[in-house]
Amino acid sequence: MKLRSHLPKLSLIAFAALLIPAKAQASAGVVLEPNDFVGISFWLISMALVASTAFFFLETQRVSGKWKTSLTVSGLVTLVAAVHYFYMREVWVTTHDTPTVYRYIDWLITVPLLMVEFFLILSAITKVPVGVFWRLLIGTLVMLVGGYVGEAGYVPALPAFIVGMLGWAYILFEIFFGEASRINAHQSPPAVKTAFNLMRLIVTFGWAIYPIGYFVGYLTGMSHDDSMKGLNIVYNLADVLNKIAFGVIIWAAAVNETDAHAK
Ligand SMILES: *C/C=C(C)/C=C/C=C(C)/C=C/C1=C(C)CCCC1(C)C
Repeated sequence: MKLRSHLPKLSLIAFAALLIPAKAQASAGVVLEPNDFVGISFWLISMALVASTAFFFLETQRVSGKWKTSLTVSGLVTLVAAVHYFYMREVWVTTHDTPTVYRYIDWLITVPLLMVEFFLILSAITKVPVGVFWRLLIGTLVMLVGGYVGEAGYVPALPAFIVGMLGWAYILFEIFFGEASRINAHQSPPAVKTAFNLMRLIVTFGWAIYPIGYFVGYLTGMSHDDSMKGLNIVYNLADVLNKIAFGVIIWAAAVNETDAHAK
């Protein structure tokens, strides 16, 4: 397709746009302190996200047609996250407060995209009923809306947490025991099976970090300042696993499958 051949150019334009908030910050005189490790982790990960975005977009050129969408979506996840990291790091460096709203806006876009990847990698090899897509999406929204109304204080923290946990449990059920998992077990070639299995481990263990963070931050009575430092570093590291490594796993399956059919 035409659009695909323009992707590298489009990604360059996107990066140019990314640099604007970074420049605004420098001119406002806000400087990253060498002992601000939370701030440093925001910087490191925003750069890793930018580099991953370039990588995923450029690698769409290398894989066969039906895998291009999966890689494009991986690149969109890291692109959207990179932009949010620029803003979150500015909030942190200037106020040392936790950028909850930006995190949730980021999650609201990136988590459904990550979920859709399960649907996309199966769709690259077989026909998948669209119900799989909708169930994964609905589980995601219940989880995130539950978490947000709790963190923002619209609903008491505990009931909101329980609703969020139910959304996550529903997602886990679909990918371990539901239709998606059955399609994977019966129809996927080895490279896709490996990717699917690793991806659902990430959704189990990598994703568990966020509700644990919520629990420690809101349900243990720990002081706000203490819990927020730890919480932000933990969330930042979690994003490396859940966004970048997740994309790399899909990339590996795409390259393997492309090479297998080229022979
Ligand atoms: C890239 C960002 C990702 C993968 C974010 C994932 C976020 C979650 C899995 C959040 C889960 C939560 C619950 C399971 C219960 C309610 C509180 C949340 C929203 C933190």
